[in-house]
Amino acid sequence: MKVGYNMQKIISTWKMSYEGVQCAKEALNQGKTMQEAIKVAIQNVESNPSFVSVGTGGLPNQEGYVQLDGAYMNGKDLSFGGVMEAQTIKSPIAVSMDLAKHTYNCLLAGSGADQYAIAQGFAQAEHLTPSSYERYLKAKETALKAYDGHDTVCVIGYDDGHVQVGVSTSGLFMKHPGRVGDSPIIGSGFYADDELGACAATGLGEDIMRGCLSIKTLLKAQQMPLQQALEETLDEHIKRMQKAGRACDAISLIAIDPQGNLGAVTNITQFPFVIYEHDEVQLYCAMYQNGKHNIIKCDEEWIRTYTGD
Ligand code: SD4
Repeated sequence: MKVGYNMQKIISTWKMSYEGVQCAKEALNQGKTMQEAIKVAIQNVESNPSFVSVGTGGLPNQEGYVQLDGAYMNGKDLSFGGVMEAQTIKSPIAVSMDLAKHTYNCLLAGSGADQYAIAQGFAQAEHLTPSSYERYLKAKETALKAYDGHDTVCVIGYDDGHVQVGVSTSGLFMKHPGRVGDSPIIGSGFYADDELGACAATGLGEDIMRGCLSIKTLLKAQQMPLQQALEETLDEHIKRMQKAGRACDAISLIAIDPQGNLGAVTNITQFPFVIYEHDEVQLYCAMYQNGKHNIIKCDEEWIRTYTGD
């Protein structure tokens, strides 16, 4: 059964979400809701240990264990839920969606998040795999740049004027225990409101939070086309950071407006993202070179040679 052909769209961060979005497409075609489709897409990444920055096999902190952040927001009723620095929750997105059902206690941190998930019967998991522990030991030995290699899976769904967003990440590699990034912080790592659209961020969380970039993008998009709003928000943030004497680290954003227009922007050389629309899943790449933004459709040659997340 085909549901909502042409009216349903998804945009998600990084090449690692490509397979998950294909699973989401199948879920939609089987009549599942957009919220379920977002969960399917994110869980595909959370449960695959070869994606080293999300869920099981995620990046360990300074003390050698994995702490996960996740969040969900629904643009229809402005419900949101999130977990920060959870250690034993198998699927942060599943628990975040459950927390979004509440009026209070929507955002839970650390052991409180883990305890909630256990009490509600959510699956538990050990996220530190032999290879993520090996990566940790190597980083300690070689004093590898501690914050390299982090990425968040962000998935925004559009369903006939209704927007919602989910995010999940292990955050920064070798972060301080308890460090929380932008991902579960409403308005910074994610935001969804049917009247504004939805936006999500990936990159160095502290620099994303300094600009509250998800909500800022959506407010700007009220005055101009979405893609222009994404580019202006990021460019202005980079300039503001420079003025404040700060180098702006990696930041990438994806968004959908209330009309279903899609957009993405980055300040790194290549930021792959995935779009599902017109019943097709396609990989694109946002680029930033010499202060100019560009988006290309990725061909097979590009996919074969790209080595990042
Ligand atoms: C964080 N924003 O914890 C996340 C990590 C990330 O691309 O998305 N990196 O700061």
